[in-house]
Amino acid sequence: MPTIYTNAFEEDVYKGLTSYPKKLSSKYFYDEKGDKIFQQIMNMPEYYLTDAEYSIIESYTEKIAAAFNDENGFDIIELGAGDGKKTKVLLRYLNENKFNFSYQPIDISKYALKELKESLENELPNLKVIPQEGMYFKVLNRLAEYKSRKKVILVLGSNIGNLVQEKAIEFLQNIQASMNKGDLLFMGFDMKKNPQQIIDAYSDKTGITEAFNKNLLLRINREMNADFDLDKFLHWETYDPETGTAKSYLVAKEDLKVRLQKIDLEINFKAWETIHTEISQKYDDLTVNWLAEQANLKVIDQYVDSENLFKDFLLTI
Ligand code: AVJ
Repeated sequence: MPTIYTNAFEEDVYKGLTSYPKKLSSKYFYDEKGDKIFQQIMNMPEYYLTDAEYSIIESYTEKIAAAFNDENGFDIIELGAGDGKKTKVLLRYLNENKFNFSYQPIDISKYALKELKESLENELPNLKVIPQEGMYFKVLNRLAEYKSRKKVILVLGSNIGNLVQEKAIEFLQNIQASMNKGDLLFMGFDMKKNPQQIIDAYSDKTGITEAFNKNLLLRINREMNADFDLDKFLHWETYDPETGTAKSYLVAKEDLKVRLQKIDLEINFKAWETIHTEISQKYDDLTVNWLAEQANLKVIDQYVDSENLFKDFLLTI
């Protein structure tokens, strides 16, 4: 019997749970509750990424600002702005030093955008903020037409890490296509490191990452009238130090039957069957340069934290 989906989430869940092996996309983690749990993740001591990138931006603010600057001013377009904690360091500096610029945060989460806008109105009242809600690709297409002054596209926090290689190249190609001569891309990449440190960051003992992963099942329960029993699944993380790919799974602890009434679906799990939910790719210099090349982008500079955990690359067309 064909199912009528009312949105992309339903269609993706249907397809993902009827495939073998089962999978769900991490892009659906970020509902209101998911955003909150991700905030908690960024505050965990094990999740080194946020602190490392924060320290990069803090240490090199002046240098980064000088690279962004242009005599006619510039527009900072941030993809996946989130709570803007790291970006604010830079925005505050640019604002205090009277740089001529605007800030255009883009996020798929309208909750995150609303909170960001409100906090910026309080903290940097005279900053020009133009928030845009939506999928990156659509917004980028719109930006391709925008040629009046220098664009600086920011993608912080290793957001590219959620994409498999082919999709990462597509993502970079899309960004490249929206850039004109002189425009810049400033992008964060989480680097290869001691595998144990990566495993710890994605499977903390306090269970915050587990709750983040399982929130996807809660969201399906709520939005599709389903009956996933969260206690019947365990959160499992793997990291392959050769490929640099960290992968998250939800693993069924016993035979299960789950009903998703809204999309008229009944799913069976065998004991120890998996749902793959997320990848978090780790990089090295060679791979970043290769990816850039695939998208006709050139690395012109890079900034790293004192422990060599994370890098922000500056790229141009
Ligand atoms: C938001 C994609 C950067 O993969 O590190 C954190 C999401 N998942 N803990 C990442 C995440 C589990 C995060 N990114």
